[in-house]
Amino acid sequence: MARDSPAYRCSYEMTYEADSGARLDRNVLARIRYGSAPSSGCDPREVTVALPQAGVAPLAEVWRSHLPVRYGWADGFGLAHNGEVLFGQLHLDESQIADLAHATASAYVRADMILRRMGYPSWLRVWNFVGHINHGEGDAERYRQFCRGRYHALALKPGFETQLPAATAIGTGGAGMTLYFLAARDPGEQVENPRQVSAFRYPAAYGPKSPSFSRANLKHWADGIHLFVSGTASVVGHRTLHAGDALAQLDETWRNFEAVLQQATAQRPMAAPFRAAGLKIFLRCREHLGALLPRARQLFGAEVPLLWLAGDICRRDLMLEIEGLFTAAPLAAQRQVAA
Ligand code: 3EB
Repeated sequence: MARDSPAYRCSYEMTYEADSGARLDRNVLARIRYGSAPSSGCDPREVTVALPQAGVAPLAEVWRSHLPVRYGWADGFGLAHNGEVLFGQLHLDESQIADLAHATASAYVRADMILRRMGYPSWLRVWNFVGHINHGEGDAERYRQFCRGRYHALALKPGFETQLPAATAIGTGGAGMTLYFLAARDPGEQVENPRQVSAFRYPAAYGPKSPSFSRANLKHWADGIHLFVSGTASVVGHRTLHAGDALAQLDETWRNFEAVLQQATAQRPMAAPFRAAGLKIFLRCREHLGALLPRARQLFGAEVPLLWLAGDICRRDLMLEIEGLFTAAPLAAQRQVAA
């Protein structure tokens, strides 16, 4: 894998590691633990997501910096930054969420104010974990309320629908909402998927306000390229395909991944192909793991780090969703390859 002998490196990297629960080193920007009990809440870089791991060995998602990290709390947000990238997190208890649309809009507006004040105004990537995301009928469903709130916050920003962050939105069994995100000094490039209607253009049948996210965000750092691929599912056009059939949805999701990677490459021709630093696979039914794992290995490659989580997908007919971080060589290295 690229991370074993990098010919290049960004100011930070992401790895899935055995979840030791050890205290965090100074160079860690964030550690995301899944399924474990909430941490004591002292270290602003420590995130707990209430999703059980479907895989065997518990893994943590660790974001490490090659530059000095500063961290602390502000307005309820845990924050860590290294001069190039900022990591932030927020947890809201259900008691702080009388109205989910309002709580979401408020959380996003507050986060945006902090990011601008700290000099990282460009959202790259957001993870949203919402308790009981499929509860409520029709437009009262919690996912649709969440989308309404997010829309009202992000539609205020310049670059709405042209510089949207990549995103994941998954339901947890617990209540409340946990957000974490990455932001930068300057925006990445929005990438859409030609096989799919852009989520922000979904028809009103899916909710009163469409989901405000890009299919991927392509970020050029001084020493490398990161492609943040959003939660991707078996959606073609705007419709769910293979409703209820997890294996067929996995194949369709893989085709969507291929299309997004191809689109990113067409937007920014690159000498080196993208390598997956890691993929997270969210399963609505964790019993499907045994059937899906060999096929996922076949499709995505034996070497790719995979993190399997059990969570609710925002559309009820979707059985799984996959997201990933991909890396590619920086432009200077590409020029050398081309020469
Ligand atoms: C889809 O393509 C599947 O609302 O932030 C995937 C990733 C999905 C992110 C979000 C929703 C979101 O529409 C659902």
